[in-house]
Amino acid sequence: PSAPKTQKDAASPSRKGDFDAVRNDIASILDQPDYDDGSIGPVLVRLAWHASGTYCAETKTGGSNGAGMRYEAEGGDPANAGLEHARRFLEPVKEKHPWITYADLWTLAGVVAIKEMGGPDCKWKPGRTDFVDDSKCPPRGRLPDGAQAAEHLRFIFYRMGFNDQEIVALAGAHSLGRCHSDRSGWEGPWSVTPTKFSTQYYKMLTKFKWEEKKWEGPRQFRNEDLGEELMMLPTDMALIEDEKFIPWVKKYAEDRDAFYKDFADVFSKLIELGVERTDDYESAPTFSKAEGDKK
Ligand code: ZEM
Repeated sequence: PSAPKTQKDAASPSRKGDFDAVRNDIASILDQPDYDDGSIGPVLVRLAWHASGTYCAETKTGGSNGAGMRYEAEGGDPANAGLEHARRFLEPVKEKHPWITYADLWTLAGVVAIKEMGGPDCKWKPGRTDFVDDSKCPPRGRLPDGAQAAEHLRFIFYRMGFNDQEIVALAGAHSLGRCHSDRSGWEGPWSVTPTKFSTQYYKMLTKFKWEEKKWEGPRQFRNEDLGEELMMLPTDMALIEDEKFIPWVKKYAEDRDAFYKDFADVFSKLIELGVERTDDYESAPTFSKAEGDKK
């Protein structure tokens, strides 16, 4: 079979099914006593972010449409190491609700996880399609490299269409989850409550002094009072080393409401990147109406 010529040739978008049922089923699998800190919430947030963060505004390629991580071309990108766990946990939800596309499911899972972990309501709209093969997968290397600094963050996030404030707001997701030595090479969580959405990442950055950890692994930072567990990546440190980033770090450390609002806005913007809904879908969001249109 030949490769699809346009996005429209790919598998059709999720027709309006019972999205609330999907939300509930995602919420019901978040607690996993044997996984990490007892929740798959953080890794689901990372899945939604990596599905979207390949976007390039100039060429309008990449982004959350397509669910390209199902293919080795994108899923096998070393930057996506570990996300196969997130995808595997979502498989029973997909089996139960086969009408939802993977691209919609992965972004919705991020939104549900944020909410269930105590974060804000992030707007989410269906309508993403799944690629039918790997021909439209974005090239590898579009996601940020934690070993780098402010200039790299701007290069990566400006490409997606974000500004400095939005970069700092998005990075607040690092209150969640942890680094795994067998995935990225780095090790440890950023916060003492990695399954709770909070402003703790910004507080850790502003209230503690971070120094290079002396170890065999990749360059990361530690604080002697906080112990060997908690960590910061070089890119996290860039947010307090850069004069345009640091005012936002300080603001979000002190103003929970501002962070929750700004995070909700920017996360919704993130998961919309690269989504082109067809007129057909916009005008006919329900299954029955769509079927009716064809007659
Ligand atoms: Zn992360 N992130 N991230 N991030 N991230 C990791 C884990 C998580 C960067 C990065 O290198 C890493 C955003 C931005 C950036 C989450 C959400 C978001 C890990 C650890 C690394 C290395 C992976 C591992 O070993 O498992 C860099 C350089 C970023 C640039 C600013 C944005 C934006 C995010 C969402 C809005 C989350 C939730 C995790 C924790 C995942 C987990 O499995 O616990």
